[in-house]
Amino acid sequence: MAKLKLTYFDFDGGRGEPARLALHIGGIPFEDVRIAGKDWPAFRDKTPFYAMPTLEVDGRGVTQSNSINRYVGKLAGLYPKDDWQALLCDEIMDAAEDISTRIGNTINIDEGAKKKTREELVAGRLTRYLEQFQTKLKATGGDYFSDARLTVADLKIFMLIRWLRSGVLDHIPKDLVDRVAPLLVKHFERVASHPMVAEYYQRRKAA
Ligand SMILES: N[C@@H](CCC(=O)N[C@@H](CS)C(=O)NCC(=O)O)C(=O)O
Repeated sequence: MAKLKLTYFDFDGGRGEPARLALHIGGIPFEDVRIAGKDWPAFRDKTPFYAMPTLEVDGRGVTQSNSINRYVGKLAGLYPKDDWQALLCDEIMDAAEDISTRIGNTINIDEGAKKKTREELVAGRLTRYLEQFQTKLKATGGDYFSDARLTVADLKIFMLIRWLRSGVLDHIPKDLVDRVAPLLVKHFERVASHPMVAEYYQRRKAA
């Protein structure tokens, strides 16, 4: 098996976390490199696009979270083999990426602009995305986003919903998901209680 090195920030979330989780669930050994915020400026120039996550496969480096998710998803048995189901899985991951990027763009801006942009997101696009995720989840049976089983799309949405409900995003009510897309909360709980996911976070807490 190829030697894998996954590099991302030193916290249990964000764009790098679905791949960490997928590799863990699949029992795929990998080097889990975590970059502390203070070390990022020095490390930044070593990354191809000044961003993480990055993945090395036998020393060959690649970038882009969803590309990495697909690759590790295939290794871990968490990516559909059927083309249509794979398309559904990709759609969800890319839509989650779209809305996460819009929210992420509000992190390092001044307070006035942050409030205005986030309130606009809540009144418009963010709510729309959540409703659409819920509609798509219903359309695939209500439990998982594709292939009637856990895939990397579920892990990507799991991280997004955890972020939105965590309360760390000022001006985005932490009960927004519960109010506009309650099935996504049920989905979140389903993924959180997956034995390998629950075990992973127990272990991370103890570390
Ligand atoms: N399209 C890229 C975006 C990567 C990205 O923006 N990563 C963020 C962390 S989640 C980053 O490295 N930010 C640090 C910076 O921009 O200085 C992907 O999906 O991997």
